[in-house]
Amino acid sequence: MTDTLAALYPQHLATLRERTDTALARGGFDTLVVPAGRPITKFLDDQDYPFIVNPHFKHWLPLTDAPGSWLVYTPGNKPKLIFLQPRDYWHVVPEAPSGYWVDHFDIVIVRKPADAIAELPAATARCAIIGDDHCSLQDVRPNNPQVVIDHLHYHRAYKTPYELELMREASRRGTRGHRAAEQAFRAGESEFGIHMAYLKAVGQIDAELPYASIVGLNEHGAVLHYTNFDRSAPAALRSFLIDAGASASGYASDITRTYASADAGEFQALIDSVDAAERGFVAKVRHGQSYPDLHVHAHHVLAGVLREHGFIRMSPESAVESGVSAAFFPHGLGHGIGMQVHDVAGFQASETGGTIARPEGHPYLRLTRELGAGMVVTIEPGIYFIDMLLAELKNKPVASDIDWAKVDRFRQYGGIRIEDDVVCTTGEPENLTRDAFAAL
Ligand SMILES: [Mn+2]
Repeated sequence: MTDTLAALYPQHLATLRERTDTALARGGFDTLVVPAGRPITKFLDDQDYPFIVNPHFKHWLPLTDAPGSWLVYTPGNKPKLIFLQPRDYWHVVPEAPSGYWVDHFDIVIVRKPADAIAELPAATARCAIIGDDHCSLQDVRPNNPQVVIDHLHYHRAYKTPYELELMREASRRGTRGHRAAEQAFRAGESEFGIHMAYLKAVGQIDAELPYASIVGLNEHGAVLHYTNFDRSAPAALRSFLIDAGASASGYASDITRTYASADAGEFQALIDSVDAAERGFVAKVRHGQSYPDLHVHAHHVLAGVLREHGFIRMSPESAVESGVSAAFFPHGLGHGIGMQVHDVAGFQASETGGTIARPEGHPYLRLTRELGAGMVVTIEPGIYFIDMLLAELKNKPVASDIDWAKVDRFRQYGGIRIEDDVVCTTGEPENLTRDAFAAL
């Protein structure tokens, strides 16, 4: 894998330089300055929160644990890395940079955070400095020019072959964890036990994961962002929903699977239908496809699944129109993914900004752009039995067209979500998740 990354990295860097050249020219700036970030200390404490690197920094180089370091790029010049390697016997000191990317940078090592100032451009007004407020170092204060950020964020949706290679690795790590988690569920483990099995198989601690894992048994599958971990297993294990990802050099995978216990055949049948529907949506991840249209299409297909399984008696069209499908599928079909699990610029109209509104009646959709080759998106349809939403539905006129006895029986399973990470290409989509599961 390292050889592949080494071969792909120069083109990745060339792409970033080209994008940055244009972004800086648009904003009238000479230089891009990106602090990696500084650790944030907890209130009235001497302990820091886990360090999360500035995504604009890790876009350029695979360093996710370099607090106090800086990237400086002036068009036409080699990019410069100011690398903080403190003299410190309290902590593990970051190793000097090494690997396939170092030859592409002028690297300066500094020993104290403030020493970076001598290496940063003096004319800060000519710099686009992208970072959060507490990265400020004397006169070098992030100005985050919108015109520069808009350009970079819009194009960040289109991954380079180097980035795709890292996302394949993030998917491989994640699916290893998912396989272990399924085995732990089958063995009767608690949510906490399953989570431990997941972390061990992935080889990452919680703070290294791209997002907080959702590990829900039985009814807990109905809580969309369930992040408790019950320490004891329920008396009866009926169903298991796991939404968990992994990281590779700062790139994320985001994977959801739902399982039924061996004696929950009716729930397994519904899982199989959602799974088939999900594969159909993945097949539509094509260059030129409108993502919001795909989301609305998913509502119609899932309403068809609800009808097929006898939960509803109305047509899929009227189920979508009357809001019935939204009661069972109350979130968006998916989102862009990359260095952040929910990637930036999901609504951005063009490289110069603007917003593409969500379709009416779909307030939780996170991506309204048209898909294009190089984009990576999640496809994550679901069907849930959520008490709050079902109670609202029961008060509507359409309630008479719903088989409540069947709906009530399925509350014990919580819900279903199946989520894959998919690369849009000029031809067939690449399913990072299914490919990784298949290779296990
Ligand atoms: Mn997701």
